[in-house]
Amino acid sequence: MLAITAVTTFLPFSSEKHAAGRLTTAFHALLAIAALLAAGMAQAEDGYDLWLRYRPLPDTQAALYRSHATQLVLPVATPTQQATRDELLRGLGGLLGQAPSVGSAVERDGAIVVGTPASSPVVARLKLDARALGHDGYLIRQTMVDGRSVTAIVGQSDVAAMYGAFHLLRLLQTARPIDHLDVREATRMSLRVLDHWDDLDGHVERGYAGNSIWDWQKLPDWLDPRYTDYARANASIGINGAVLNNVNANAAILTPLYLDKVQALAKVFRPYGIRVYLSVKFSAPIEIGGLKTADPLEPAVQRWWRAKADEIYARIPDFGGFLVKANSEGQPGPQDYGRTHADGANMLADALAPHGGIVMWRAFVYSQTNADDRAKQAYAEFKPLDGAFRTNVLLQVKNGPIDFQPREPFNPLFGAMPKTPLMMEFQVTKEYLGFATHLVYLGPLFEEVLRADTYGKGKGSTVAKVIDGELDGHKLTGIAGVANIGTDRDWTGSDFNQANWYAYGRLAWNPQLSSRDIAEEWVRATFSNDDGFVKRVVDMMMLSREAVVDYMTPLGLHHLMGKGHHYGPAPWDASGPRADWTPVYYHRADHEGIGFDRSSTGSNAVAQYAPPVADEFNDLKKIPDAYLLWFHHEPWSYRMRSGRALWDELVVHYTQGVDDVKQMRATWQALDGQIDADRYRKAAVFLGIQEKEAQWWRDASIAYFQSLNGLPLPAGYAPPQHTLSYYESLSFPFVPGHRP
Ligand code: BDP
Repeated sequence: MLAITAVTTFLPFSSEKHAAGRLTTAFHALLAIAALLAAGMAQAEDGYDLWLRYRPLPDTQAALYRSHATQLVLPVATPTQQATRDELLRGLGGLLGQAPSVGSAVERDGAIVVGTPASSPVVARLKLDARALGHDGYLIRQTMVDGRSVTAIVGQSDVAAMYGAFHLLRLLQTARPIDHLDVREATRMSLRVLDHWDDLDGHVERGYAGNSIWDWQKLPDWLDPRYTDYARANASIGINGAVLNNVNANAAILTPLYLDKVQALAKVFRPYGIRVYLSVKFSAPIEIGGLKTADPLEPAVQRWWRAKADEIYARIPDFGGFLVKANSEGQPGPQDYGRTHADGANMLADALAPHGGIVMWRAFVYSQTNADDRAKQAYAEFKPLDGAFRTNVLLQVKNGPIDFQPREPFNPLFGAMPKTPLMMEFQVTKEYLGFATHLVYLGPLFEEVLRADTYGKGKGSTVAKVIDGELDGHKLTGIAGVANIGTDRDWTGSDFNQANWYAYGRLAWNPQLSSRDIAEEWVRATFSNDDGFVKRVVDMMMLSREAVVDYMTPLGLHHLMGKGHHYGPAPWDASGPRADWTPVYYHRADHEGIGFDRSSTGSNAVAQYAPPVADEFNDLKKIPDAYLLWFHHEPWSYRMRSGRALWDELVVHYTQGVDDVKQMRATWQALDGQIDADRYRKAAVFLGIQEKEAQWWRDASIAYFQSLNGLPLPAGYAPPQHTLSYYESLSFPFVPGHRP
């Protein structure tokens, strides 16, 4: 209908004779059909456009906005300014059905004025002070220029102005009022980074959306348009860095052959404010430098890294720096030479410092030769090094003390190293949460961690305040998300996984945001502004995180996934090569009870937290149910707050998880017809897979634990669909994201 209206409006009015009139009518009809087809094709949704779809808004809404988007007044001298103009034209053109004209002077009411005081004389005259908002911050305000009303988007840098432009587009996409805007946005987080675990052969470690989007073979010549769209998507949510390669790094990335390719990508990303970083292998001086050692205190090694840094910066002047996984899971590191993590990090930091680069040194370490609780090892290793790092080093700490589980308590390093900038590491790819097909919105997980109170400096010392520098006065601050992006047409393996990329970016910009608000924004931009639709989908997303916790690892259980690939349940697995990779290490269940005793009577991991937190986790009367089996080993008959025995409570949670997925599925089914058929159908089918796998998780877990405790299921709860030996017999040698 819309398409026909559009076509007839564009057709010239015909007052020819009858025959000609008939011809014209036929011509009209043909054109209308063509337009319908074209519109149909344009409307086909395959997820590629992410949350930047810019589909036409309903006429009434568009009409309201058009009067505030009559003209674009902005400088177009730099690539960032040009990209800002292009995005606004694309966005406004798509949403409003007409793109504004572009000029350098305000000619009519309703102009959008964008720029910095230095780049735009119009902005300079406005005297709107954005300096307090920092390099990336911006303001958006309705004001007057020469007697004309304008919307001004002002920042101190081109990139800030671009962020402001994306903000305005977001308001339009989410159907927000824009007639009395007074927005002031700033971020305390200086590094908002995506970590790609991409290998040079195109494989993505823990990637469930196809191969690496970096086509190393065709780089540096062929610049896939996807690179630009990737940069646009990131800029739209404020992500300003990309680590291109896997933390399990290949030293070849530092050779001239690959640096040429990295340079080409950096050039594509630069206009969008995105810096590139590389994961480096600590033994690179040996592997590609011909040295006999990588000892960080060895002058030849130091010289090699300095020269390497110089070489990189000669190609990429705004190169961000290095990410390092050292002495972790078999990776080389300074400890190979009897040196500390600080020795290693500082050596690299010194090489980068002259160029303004930084080191993100990972705290994800644990050792198979260390008999102590794996959850304690990173703290034990790094806490004593607080204050020993150069000022351009950040310690990148995973959100929890084990490894990206559906739920973990916050990592005890947060709040415990005040002299060191700690960088959050979240996992956006769902390695332990059902891979691509499970609908799990991670916003609530991120929010739960960011809001956790470390008590590092007394009450209110939230993880968010630790990482954004507020608590300890750090200027260098950062957050990293392990990307879920691949070559799949929808980028992330499912449309709903895009929400996790989005939520990560929005929280990286402002860790205080609410995950529900973010979900709402995303649903509006991605699917529909229909309030009923939005509410139901947001409710479903908000339920999804607790659902996965329940059907996989309720009440503080963790790491019970199939070994190596982490697909599906395998709580029975006790096989090699190392104990702390086996589920039995983590649940410690036997005939009598279940749970990992990390209380003061057990491994005493609780002591790594500040006293009020330690006390809460240690005390059975205070510990939230959600963390019970993370910190305590209790008998199956242990009486829960609900009045149920622990065993019964576990079964209730497992079952609840499956029921939640059923409910999510029913919610989605009721929305059939409200969005395009393709995206609807894919999510519907994936929810079916999720339901099957949730059932599998529940049943396999119950069958196994029941084989230990011999207890009956609570009344009314269905027994597992198969025998334990059936579940144990399942094998998955070719799971994606994993190299067997
Ligand atoms: C684990 C992954 C593994 C990563 C490792 C890491 O299973 O693939 O290499 O973390 O973060 O979650 O280094």
